[in-house]
Amino acid sequence: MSESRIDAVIVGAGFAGLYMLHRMRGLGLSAVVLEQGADVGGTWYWNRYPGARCDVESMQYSFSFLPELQQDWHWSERFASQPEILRYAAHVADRLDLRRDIRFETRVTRAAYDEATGRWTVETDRGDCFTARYCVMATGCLSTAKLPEIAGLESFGGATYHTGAWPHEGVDFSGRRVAVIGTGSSAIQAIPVIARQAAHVTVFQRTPNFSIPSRNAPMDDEYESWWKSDYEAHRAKARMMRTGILYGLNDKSALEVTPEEREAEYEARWARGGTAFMGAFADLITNRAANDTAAEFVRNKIRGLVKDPKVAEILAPKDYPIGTKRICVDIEYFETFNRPNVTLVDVREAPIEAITPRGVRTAAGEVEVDAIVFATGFDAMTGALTRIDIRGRGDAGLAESWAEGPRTYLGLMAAGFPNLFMITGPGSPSVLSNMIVSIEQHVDWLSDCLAHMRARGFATIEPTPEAQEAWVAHVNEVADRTLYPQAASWYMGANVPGKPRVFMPYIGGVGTYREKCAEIAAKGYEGFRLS
Ligand code: FAD
Ligand code: N01
Repeated sequence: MSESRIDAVIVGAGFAGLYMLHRMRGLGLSAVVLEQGADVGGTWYWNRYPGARCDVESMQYSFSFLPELQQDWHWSERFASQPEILRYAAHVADRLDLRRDIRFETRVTRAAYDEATGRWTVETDRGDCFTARYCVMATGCLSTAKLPEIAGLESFGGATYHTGAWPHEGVDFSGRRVAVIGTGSSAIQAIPVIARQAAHVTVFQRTPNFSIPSRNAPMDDEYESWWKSDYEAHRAKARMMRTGILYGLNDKSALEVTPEEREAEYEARWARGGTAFMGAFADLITNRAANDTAAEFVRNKIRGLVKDPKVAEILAPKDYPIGTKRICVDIEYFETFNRPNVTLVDVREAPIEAITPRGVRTAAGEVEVDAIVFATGFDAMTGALTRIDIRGRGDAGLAESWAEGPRTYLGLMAAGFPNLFMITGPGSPSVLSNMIVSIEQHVDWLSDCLAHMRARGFATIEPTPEAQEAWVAHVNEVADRTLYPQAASWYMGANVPGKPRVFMPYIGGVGTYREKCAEIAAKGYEGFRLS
């Protein structure tokens, strides 16, 4: 086993790992990034399924830390496609000469803290071993693809794909009968594109989703110029928004306006497209009656778009508030069910019993297919972390200490794991935000923290158990003030059998969270023990 001593190990070469490496170098620290994929990009390296694209506008889903980069880079569409975002990640890596410190095709299997030396030993599946003072988990919230637990999975005679681990060479579905299992964001993007190519597509839906048309279009020159004319000021505003995205939030209640005004607001946002739909009124995620007005508006749109009324009703979500499972953004998703080569199977009516050598068998019979696409999501937020054998003080395991749900202070660190940092960890706004904004905030906070420690001669930092418990309680309390816990979503761990039902991200808002983190740092890292 080869051993290297460095200042910091960073796990993951997505946007978080790339920016962290850049900042480590800026601090004069030696750092290595370990990445299981063969290149940079993280999410955008793995999720190459047809139709994959961003639902935060490209002018905002990009790094802000390099003023020249944000001026030079031209996004070709309002919402960038996966290949374009991947090119962007590669460009950042090249421009900052990051690759020389990244080890690709290297999966971290174990990270253990040695209390005597105050160092982390990080082991990989290649047999390498790194010892470092700091260990940064930039492992991603949606990086552990989850296959469904359906009997007979391995017996299928055709090809299978997971959206989150798509073949690099692409897949030609021409002339093939395809099953798509799942109707989350990935499926909603992929189904219309696959349906245009395949002989037949059968969609297996367990829970219908609310989806808003994206109205994607080529980049508007004027809009791009507006952003670039004062990028820094626009970014500064976005950083203080609830979601880290600059868009119009209405501060009125949906219940204080007339039905006509309400309808007009929803219509305008539906016409403009994208997730800003949920900003139509201030109380959509806190008041069920307000939420119902938005949900019914979208259900009526679905009824208008889908010709067969029975299919429309199956596609129209009715048993959870809109926005409490991640709102989807689509290009002609509902219209796709008007095609003669697309069939919808309601898995609630006819549960999937097994995958067979020829296809998918439900309670209503067998559907024969040539290929199955699993758009079944991820072991989100905790999956990438708990799959690494992380050992802190006293050899305590992180996965074991999170058996009842993740426990962190600020989503940045966990008590008992000194100098182990998480970028967009559970307990931070993470997946409820423009994630590049949240990544930059965490990396900046951590870089300042490391500089502070060096200036004052501290070797370790670790949250106190009391501060962590108070933060966990706060995260839950804020979530309970919203409608979010009412949905069986992956935010709650509900998509993974046996995973504890805990609302994992912090929903207090990106701006509020940023202020809290800054205040804690200003008070000498309150709630942390420095030694
Ligand atoms: P990732 O990009 O997930 O990178 C983590 C990296 O860590 C991966 O490359 C992984 O291989 C590596 N890794 C994990 N474990 C190990 C290990 N043990 N050893 C070695 N390497 C490891 N967010 C938005 O804000 N807006 C969007 O529109 C949006 N769209 C999305 C679309 C899809 C299809 C998905 C899946 C996610 C989307 N997200 C979106 C969330 C997206 O994950 C983030 O925006 C962002 O890309 C996360 O960057 P990251 O570096 O934190 O994590
Ligand atoms: O995964 P999901 P995803 N039998 O978990 C179903 C981001 N993202 O990859 O809801 C039958 O949302 C499951 O059903 P149910 C975004 O944050 C963004 O689509 O659990 N069905 C569900 O329908 C997103 O939220 C974009 O009842 C089964 C689906 O599979 C996150 O990534 C694009 C099943 C999984 O949906 C994850 O999205 C893509 C089973 N056994 C992703 N198991 C943008 O547009 C699971 N399902 C920006």
